[in-house]
Amino acid sequence: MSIDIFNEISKSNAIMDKALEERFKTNEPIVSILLDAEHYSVMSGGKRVRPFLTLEFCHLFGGKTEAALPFGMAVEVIHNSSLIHDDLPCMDNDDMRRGKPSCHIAFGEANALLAGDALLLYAFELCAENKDVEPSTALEAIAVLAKATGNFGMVGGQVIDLYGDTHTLDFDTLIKLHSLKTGALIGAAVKLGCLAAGVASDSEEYANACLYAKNIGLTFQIIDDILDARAGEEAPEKTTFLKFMSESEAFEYAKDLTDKAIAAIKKYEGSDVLIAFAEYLLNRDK
Ligand code: GRG
Repeated sequence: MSIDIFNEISKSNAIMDKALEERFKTNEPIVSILLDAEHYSVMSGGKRVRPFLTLEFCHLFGGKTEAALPFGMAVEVIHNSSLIHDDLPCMDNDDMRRGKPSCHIAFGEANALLAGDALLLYAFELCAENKDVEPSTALEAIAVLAKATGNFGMVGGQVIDLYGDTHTLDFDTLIKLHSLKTGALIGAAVKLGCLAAGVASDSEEYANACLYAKNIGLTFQIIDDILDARAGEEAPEKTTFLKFMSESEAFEYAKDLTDKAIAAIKKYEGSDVLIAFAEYLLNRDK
C-alpha cells in the first residue's frame, strides 16, 4: 500500500500542535508578553519536520507516542528558539518569518531575545519531565539535545555561517556548516525518537537511524538552496551548494543522499513512512 505522506505529516502535526498549544498560556501578568512571543513563534505554521522524525522513529522501533511526544516538542521548541534568534538584527536581520512579521518585529528585540532563551530552556524541562521514559533515558536525551545545540552543533554551525558572510567557504566547510547548523538538530530529533522507544545508543538500529538523519539533513539543506535560488532569495554573500554545482547536479547529489538514507532503514518493518518522508523532503517545493 502506498503511503500518503501528507496525511501522515498532518496527523503528526495535529498531535504536536495540540500538545504545544496549551503550553504558552498564563494568567501571570507582565510575563505574559514573553509567553505570547513564544506562542506566536511556535504556533506560526512551521512544517514540524523534526518532531515528525521523533514520533516516527519511536514508532518504527516499537515505542509509544506518549514517550516520544515531550522529546519531539523539545526539539521543535529549540528549532523555534533558533529561528527567533536567527531573525534578530545582529544575525540575519529578517523582518519576516513564515509569511508573518518576525518575533522581534511583533514583540520587540529584547522580548524576542528572551523568548528564544526561554524556549531553549523549556526544551530541557520537557525532556527532564518526560515521565514515559526511564530517568536514565531522559538524561541521555538531554545530553544528546545539548550537544546537538551547542558549540559543536547548531550554534557552532551558525558561527561558521557568520564567518561565511565575509569569507568564501570551501566545499568541505560548507558541508560542515550544514551538518552542524541544520543536521545536528535533525539528528537529535531522530536519536530522541530511538531513545523514546528504548533503543540503545550503541545499537545497530541507532547507528542506522543516525545514517538516515545525516543523509536527509544534508538533502534538506541542498533543497533549501535550490528553492531559495528559484525564488531569487539567494543571499549574494553566502556560499551555497549552487556555487559548486548546477541546480540539476545539486538535485542529483541530494537524490543520491536520499537513496543512502533509505538504504539505512529499509530493512525495518514499518519503515515505509520514513522512506516516503525522505522522498517528500527531496521533492518538496517549500
Ligand atoms: C537559540 C541555542 C540557540 C541558538 C541560536 C541563530 C542560531 C543560534 C542558529 C541558527 C540556526 C538556524 C536558523 C538554522 C537553520 C535551520 C533551518 C533549515 C530552518 C528552516 O527549517 P524548516 O524549513 O522551518 O524546518 P519551519 O518554518 O518549517 O519550521
